[in-house]
Amino acid sequence: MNDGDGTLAANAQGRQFGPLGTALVIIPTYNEAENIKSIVGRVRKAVPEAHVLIADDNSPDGTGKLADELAAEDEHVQVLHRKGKEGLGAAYLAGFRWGLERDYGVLVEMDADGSHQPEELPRLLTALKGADLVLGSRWVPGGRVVNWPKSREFISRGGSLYSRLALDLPLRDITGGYRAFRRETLQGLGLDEVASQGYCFQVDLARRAVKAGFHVVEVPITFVERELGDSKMSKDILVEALWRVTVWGAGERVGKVTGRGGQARRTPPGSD
Ligand SMILES: Nc1nc2c(ncn2[C@@H]2O[C@H](COP(=O)(O)OP(=O)(O)O)[C@@H](O)[C@H]2O)c(=O)[nH]1
Ligand SMILES: [Mg+2]
Repeated sequence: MNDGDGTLAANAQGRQFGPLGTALVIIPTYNEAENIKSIVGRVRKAVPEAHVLIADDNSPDGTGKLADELAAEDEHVQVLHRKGKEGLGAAYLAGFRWGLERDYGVLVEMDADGSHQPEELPRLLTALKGADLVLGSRWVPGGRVVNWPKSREFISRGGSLYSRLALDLPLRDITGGYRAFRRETLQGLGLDEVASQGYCFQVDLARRAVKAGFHVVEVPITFVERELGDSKMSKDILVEALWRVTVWGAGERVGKVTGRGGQARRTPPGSD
């Protein structure tokens, strides 16, 4: 599996990156019966060579059955049935494990509700040729949100700004969930220790990638608020994010003062 040209790409720092390999687009679902067919169809059209893995938490609305129907008619579509609702982070971790056990070179996170437009995925994958991790970003120039009330934008921008400052991360959109990882990046993040959920899960992965010295690039996206179905994000998930980010940030500051942690950057593969 390779990205076609098989050549090495170099980024602005002169680091060389290997070919990408086949992409697996992981779509976690909980009650997305109204959205699943459309999103899978759009991914298949936008990036025909990619594979899709639907990670369904036994949705009461029958999303899992619809997913099975899609998989039955298309060998690029597979379904990971999970026993019950365990949260977005757990679904992604199971999906990552599934993909890493197979021969995928790239693992993509994408919501089922159309907020992350599959038509923008080729741009993320092009950027990944010269990066370890690409974040679809609402808060870099060219990025935007459609159909969000000002209050939601304020919370989201605030969450990213707080994470950026507390964790000292050079990133603008730290809570977003439209991302493309090289397999080696995921393998270097210590996924077995990740326990966070929701927005916090995304902050956790971004922070681990930066601290490990991976090259993280933000690509502007247009995030479109869902038209069908309901958001599963809750106040509890926001509170968890605020709490954990604060604890991580405090831990890093203590680590810097005592000379332990915080500064530890390892050299990523191929960066010499
Ligand atoms: N498998 C699984 N997917 C989930 C869970 N919670 C949310 N999702 C999915 O994660 C994606 C983002 O959730 P959403 O409710 O749209 O969050 P929002 O965009 O922040 O409002 C959607 O595809 C959801 O169906 C969960 O507990 N399990
Ligand atoms: Mg959504």
